[in-house]
Amino acid sequence: MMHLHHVPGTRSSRILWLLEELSLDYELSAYQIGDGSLRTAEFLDRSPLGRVPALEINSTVIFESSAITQVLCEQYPDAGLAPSVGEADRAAYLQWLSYAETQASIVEALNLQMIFLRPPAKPSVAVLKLMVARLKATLGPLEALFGTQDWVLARGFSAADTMLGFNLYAVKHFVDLQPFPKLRAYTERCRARPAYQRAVEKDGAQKMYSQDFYPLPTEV
Ligand SMILES: N[C@@H](CCC(=O)N[C@@H](CS)C(=O)NCC(=O)O)C(=O)O
Repeated sequence: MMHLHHVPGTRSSRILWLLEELSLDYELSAYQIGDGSLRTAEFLDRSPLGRVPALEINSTVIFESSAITQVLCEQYPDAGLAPSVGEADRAAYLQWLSYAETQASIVEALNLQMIFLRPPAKPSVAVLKLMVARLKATLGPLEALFGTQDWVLARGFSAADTMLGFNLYAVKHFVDLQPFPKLRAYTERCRARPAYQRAVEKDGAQKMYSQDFYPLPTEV
């Protein structure tokens, strides 16, 4: 039995997509950030920081998307979505898995400043500029990577793509992807996957971003 605790359009979408890639049966419970549903005693028992994803596998609950990704790939090795210990591209796989989380943490900082902060609190323009520049800097190495291969690993689609591919959905709200054609083509390849499309259908409407793009404020 698997049960994914999820907020549409967030890092738990990585796991939703991976569960679909693995063709697994699972239950899905959806929450919302900011309405208290991630802070109940029952939820904090599953995920002590009140964050998603949390995945129940039988009587065990795991949180942290990269750990969940690893556990699922190890439980279903025949799907071939992660290199095993000793395989040549294992280091690259682990590296990009962590890179995806570095990038997501910058997006999270921008979400906090641009979306969740409510007056009278004001975002710092200097910090926002720095965050957008740091986010943009994460795209250069990916543009180079996808200039030579279709997926994060040269061997083909892997769970590093479910970790990273999800981010780009959020990144485009803060950085114009126009100058990154290889990256845009990569997001189209992700979008074309049937498992991605099933995940998007189950994800439901995301309620976080009300604008397609959030430009830096000129004055605050
Ligand atoms: N490193 C964690 C981060 C999890 C995380 O921060 N999730 C966000 C959604 S993207 C969340 O649940 N936020 C709820 C909150 O901060 O209240 C992971 O990869 O699972």
